[in-house]
Amino acid sequence: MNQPILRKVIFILLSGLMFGCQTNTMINSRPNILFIMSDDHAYQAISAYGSRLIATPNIDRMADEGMMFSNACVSNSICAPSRATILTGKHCHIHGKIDNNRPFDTTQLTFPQLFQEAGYETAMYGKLHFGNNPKGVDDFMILPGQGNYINPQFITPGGDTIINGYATDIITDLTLDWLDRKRDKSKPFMMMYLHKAPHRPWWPRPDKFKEYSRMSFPEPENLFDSYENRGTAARTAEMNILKHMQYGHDSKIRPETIEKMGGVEPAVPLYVQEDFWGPYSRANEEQRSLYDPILDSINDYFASHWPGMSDEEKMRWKYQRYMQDYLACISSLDDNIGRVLDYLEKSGLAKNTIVIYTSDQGFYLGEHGWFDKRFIYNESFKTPLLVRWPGVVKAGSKNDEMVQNLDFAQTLLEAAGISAPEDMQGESLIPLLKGDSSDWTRDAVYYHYYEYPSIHMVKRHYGIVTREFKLAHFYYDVDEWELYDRLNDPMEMNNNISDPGYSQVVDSLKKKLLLLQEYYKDDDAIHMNYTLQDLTIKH
Ligand code: SGN
Ligand code: CA
Repeated sequence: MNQPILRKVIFILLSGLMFGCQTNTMINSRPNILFIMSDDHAYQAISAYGSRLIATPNIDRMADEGMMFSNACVSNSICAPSRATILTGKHCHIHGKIDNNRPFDTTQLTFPQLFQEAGYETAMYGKLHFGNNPKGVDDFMILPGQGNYINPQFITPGGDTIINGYATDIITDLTLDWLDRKRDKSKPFMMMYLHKAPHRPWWPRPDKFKEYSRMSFPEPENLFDSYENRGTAARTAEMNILKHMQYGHDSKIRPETIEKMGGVEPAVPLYVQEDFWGPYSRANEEQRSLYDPILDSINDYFASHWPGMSDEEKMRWKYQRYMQDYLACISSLDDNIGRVLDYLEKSGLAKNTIVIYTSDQGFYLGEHGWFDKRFIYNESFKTPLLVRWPGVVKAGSKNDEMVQNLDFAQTLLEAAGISAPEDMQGESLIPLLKGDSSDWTRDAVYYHYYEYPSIHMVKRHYGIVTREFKLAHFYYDVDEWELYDRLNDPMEMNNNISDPGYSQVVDSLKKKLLLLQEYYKDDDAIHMNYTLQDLTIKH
């Protein structure tokens, strides 16, 4: 081909490409949404939030390039209820999913349905926790219930399938494949990319297991909390690392090791049905050969040291094992989020895609001596929230307003120009994201936890949280109020409810709490009808 003809061909090809791009941009002028949520990711394990434990460079990119909320919280710190609140934009007493056990009422309107109706291409990949046929998504690949880390099973529109590998990597591969190949590119998308990690029992990928099992981590100041100056609920909860974390299930001591040692306390309680063997037995021979040398060294150390350990040393050892595995799971999570952010950049999607990172709730990483969540206390009440939206959200911005998972549905709908139903109970965060807090009037949030008696035995409670104070009422088999001074006692070590110096604060917060209950229509009916039989052991 001679030079002028070649130039002409290149010109025609390039203009075709440019025209194609323009049409695509025009069609996609509504923003895409990538909603990333993990399961039990404590803000204390994100470096952007000042973690002392781990660097999360990829999640931090979202803080550098978007907005970080430092006071985001949930309305009920447990998985399925939080997810139902996110999907419906309603408190648990309204959508009815107050615990992990009861079924989700599928007549509830969820925000993906509204996106789908408005012409968005929608998908949900990863952990939902309830149901097997989520509404409003054009495609889904979800884990049944809690799902598994090793060679996980997925529920898909075409039936169930098992995929070999590690859940965090697989959920990401599937998400990337959907973004790159499966979706209808003529439409904007709303993708829910939902990790199982770092949910208990913490099984890292073998290479991360090896790396992190050699590391040691700083302890929180209140690891040895004696629960003095607190209520009955804190003393009776079953989530203390020394007393309730399991050697087999959590610390990865093999049943044979424990048997050879003639048994170790605490023994496996009834509700821990899988023990060590459940997750490990999913690994194939090749995977086991990678896990085994690390397990051997943990087990050898345990067998020779545990008999001589004091309770204090046992607590310390269990805390380290916990952090090694939990943080190894976070490391995979962060790497995989990095892969997705890279893909968005490379594909050119980043500039018109809102990326949200959050968790279904926070988690205790040894604070108060605990693991798990459920309580209105900070580590489980708060949740990470980062939003990147190029051209709208200022890079590196921070917001400390009291925002809640209740707000996500309305925020995303407004971002996409879809009107939210009147009966959603949150507030759109769009003004905050645009850097304008002037009309934001919320100064208190409402919280209500129900799942008791059940695993971890955290008593039922509801409460109000302002920037300065937290007032909670524990009920059902106790009748106790607690008040925390958030500014002077950020670690929540002193219940000030009986301190006369706080009596005016208590009076005014109790009044405000009643107003919030009225505003959100929590008339007690749901917990009055909530019986023991509703609670089975399996989650
Ligand atoms: C499982 C865990 C619990 C956890 C619940 C709820 N035990 O039962 O520690 O509190 O899930 O978690 S385990 O046997 O799986 O390790 S939630 O995130 O789904 O609410
Ligand atoms: Ca969870």
